[in-house]
Amino acid sequence: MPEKIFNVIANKQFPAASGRTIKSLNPANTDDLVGIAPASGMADGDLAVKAARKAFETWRLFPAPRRGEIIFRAAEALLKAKDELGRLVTREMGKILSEGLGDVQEAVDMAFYMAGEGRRLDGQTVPSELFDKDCKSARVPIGVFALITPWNFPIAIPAWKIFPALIAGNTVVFKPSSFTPVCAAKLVDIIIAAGLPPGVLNIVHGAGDETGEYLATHHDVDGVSFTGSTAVGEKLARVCAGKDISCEMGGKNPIIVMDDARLDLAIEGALWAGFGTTGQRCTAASRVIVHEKVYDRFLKMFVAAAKTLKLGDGLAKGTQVGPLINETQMNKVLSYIEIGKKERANLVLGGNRKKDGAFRKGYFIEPTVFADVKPEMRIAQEEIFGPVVSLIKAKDLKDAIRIANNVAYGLSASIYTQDVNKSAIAERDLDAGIVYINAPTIGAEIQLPFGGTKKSGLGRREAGGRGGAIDMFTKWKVVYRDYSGRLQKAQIDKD
Ligand code: UN1
Repeated sequence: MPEKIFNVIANKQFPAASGRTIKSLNPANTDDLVGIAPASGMADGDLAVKAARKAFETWRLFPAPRRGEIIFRAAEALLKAKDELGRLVTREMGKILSEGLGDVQEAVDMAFYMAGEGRRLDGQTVPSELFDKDCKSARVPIGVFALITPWNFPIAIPAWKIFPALIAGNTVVFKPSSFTPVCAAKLVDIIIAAGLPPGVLNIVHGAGDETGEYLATHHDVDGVSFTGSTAVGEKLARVCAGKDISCEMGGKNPIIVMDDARLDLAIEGALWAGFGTTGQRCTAASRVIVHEKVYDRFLKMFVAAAKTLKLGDGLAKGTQVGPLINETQMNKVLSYIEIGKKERANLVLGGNRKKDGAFRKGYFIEPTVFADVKPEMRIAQEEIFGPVVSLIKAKDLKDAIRIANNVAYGLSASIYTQDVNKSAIAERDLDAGIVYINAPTIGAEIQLPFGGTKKSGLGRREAGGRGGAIDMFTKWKVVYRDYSGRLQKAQIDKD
């Protein structure tokens, strides 16, 4: 049975004012209608922003440790619902069940972490240069936030934004991807049920270019946190000028494999980061840059291993690679495979849509490997967001790092080497927000800032505490208190 879901504004359910709806389909089998969600318009957005504005006046004064207690209860409830939610993630988004469960776990981790932040929202106290005067800086909430999230981590990424936004005292209008509305609705229900007052967390469903953009540019929204494509993020940053905006965007993440690397480990890592989540992660490794001395061996072993990956419905036992999220994404990936062939990269595995038998009603593409890819080819430069890995040959470490850095993105990067000196050079010189040594490009943990350089990130970092999400969702207020009873002039009263 499809789930009928609603907008939730001030803890009450509403259909879209227009009555319009969006269907959410299972990407492994489009006969399976997962849910029907509102296709919201301006009136729905206005109502939600109004509720969030009203709630901000009291939520910002609510003691942060007590906000933390509510978030702690949400964490426990999420953990309890992990199995059911994990299955829903797989059914609605397509990733395999173990990853669906991981998606929920990442939200649980974030909730527990942020619950604790309620007792740590610290600033500084420093001495004044004058007598009988004190100075401090304090974190204060920014106000009403529009949170706009993608479909590839339908529970985790919303949690990365919602929990830190709330702990810091902001109120939220959340616009999830229109491809995973049911996951988002369940997440919000659980968080609200943990004890949030009305209007603190509101959810408005709808399409990104319509509902999302309307909310982000709304005159009464103070901050925007967006995760999605670079094209949309850059556009939002332009149209939201003057607001507090942060965007997590695309990636073209490399794994470097040196001649001294443990090839078995590097292959396992490249398979996981290249084909895990069907390549639909902004941290996916879509380039593997291999030292020329081990290139032929790596290629042979990698292709042999990739050939064994089991494609299928993520809920079926043994599946290792699920479907693409929808037809548009599938066609985009297929068109990149054509581009790769035209560029004369060497297609050594896959390259096709699978639509026979059990694959008939889903969006499946075989794990695909291109060899002999030149660094300047489009398949080595542009984000594909699918199960397509390009192998590139490098002469030495310097050449590999140059190739790794020579793209428009800089989210995550990895190197496999047993040489501590080489790992130190890579750590220093890879231009990426996240660097992995002897581990693949995916698998960031929530207690550290997440985000990238260049076209991968804009504004502040997601996740983590100070230096990450707490910075994203607070601003500084500096307070000087003079208890001398006279006018004192900073910089001037010296004697
Ligand atoms: C994303 O790819 O959109 O590091 C987020 C990772 C996950 C988060 C990925 N923890 O791969």
